[in-house]
Amino acid sequence: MVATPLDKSNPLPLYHQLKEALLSHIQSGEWLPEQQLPSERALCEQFQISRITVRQALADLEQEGWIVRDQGRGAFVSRPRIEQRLNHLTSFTQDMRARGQRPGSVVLQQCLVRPTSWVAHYLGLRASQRQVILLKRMRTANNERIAVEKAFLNYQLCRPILEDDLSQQSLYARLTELCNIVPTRAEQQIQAAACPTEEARLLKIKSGSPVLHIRRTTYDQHDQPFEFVESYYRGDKYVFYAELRVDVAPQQTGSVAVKQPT
Ligand code: 16G
Repeated sequence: MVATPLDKSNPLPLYHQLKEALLSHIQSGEWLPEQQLPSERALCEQFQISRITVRQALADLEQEGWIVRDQGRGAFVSRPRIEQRLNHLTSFTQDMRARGQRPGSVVLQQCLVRPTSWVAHYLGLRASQRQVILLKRMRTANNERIAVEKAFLNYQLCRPILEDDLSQQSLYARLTELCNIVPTRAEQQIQAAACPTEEARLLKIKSGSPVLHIRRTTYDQHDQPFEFVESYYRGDKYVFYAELRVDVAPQQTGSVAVKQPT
C-alpha cells in the first residue's frame, strides 16, 4: 500500500481522511475480501498519526460493515454481503448457491405447536386447525451464521416435513418432493431491528446489533398459504435488492368514445 499523507490543514478530521483512504483500497478491489489490513502500528507509522486516530477510522469501517476486527489477529476486509432480489421468490439454498456459497442449516426445533392467533391468521387457518409445524433453523453460508428462521407450516399440507431431516436439505425442495407444494408467491415485510438477546446468542453477535427482521407468508400453486416465517438476518451480511420502475399509464387501444355535447 502506498500511503498518501493525510492533509492536516483539511477541515475533515484525520480519522475520517484515513477511513476514506483505506476504503479506496477496498472499493477499488486492491484489497480483497478476507485480506488482512496493515496493523494499527503500521498505519500509525505510514500516515504519521496517533493510534487513537487509527482506531477511530477502523471502528467506523467496522460499523459500516467494510471490515471485521478480531482481537489479537487484526482487521480483515469483509466478505461481500449476500444480496437477495426482492422481485424473485427464492429459497435460502438457492440464494446461497447462486452466490457460490455452501448453504447449511442447524435444526433448532422441529415439532408441533399450537399457533398463536397471528400465525393462524397469516396461514389462513380455521379455529379447528389447532396445530402447526414449528421449524426453527440457524442458516449458514460457508459455515458462517447468517440468519435464524422460525417457520410455521400448515400441518395438514406439510405433514411429512415434521419427520424429515432438514439439516442437509432445502425445505422448499422437500415440500415439493414430499407434499407436492410448489412455492409460487410470497408476501414479505422487512424491518430494521436491534437483535434480540436469544437470536444474538445464536448468531454469535452482540445483543442489539443491527439485523433485518423479516416476516414472510408463502403461497403454493393453488394460492394457499403454507408457511409463515419470522426470521432475523445479520444486517452486515445481507442486502435486499429491488429494481424499481416508474408506473407507465396503460396504452390506450381501440377507439376512444368522445362524449358529444348535448
Ligand atoms: C428463505 C425464506 C424462508 C424459507 C426458506 C427456505 C426469506 C426471508 N425467507 O430463507 O421463508 O423458509 O428460504 O429455504 O427469504 P430452504 O429451501 O433453503 O430450506
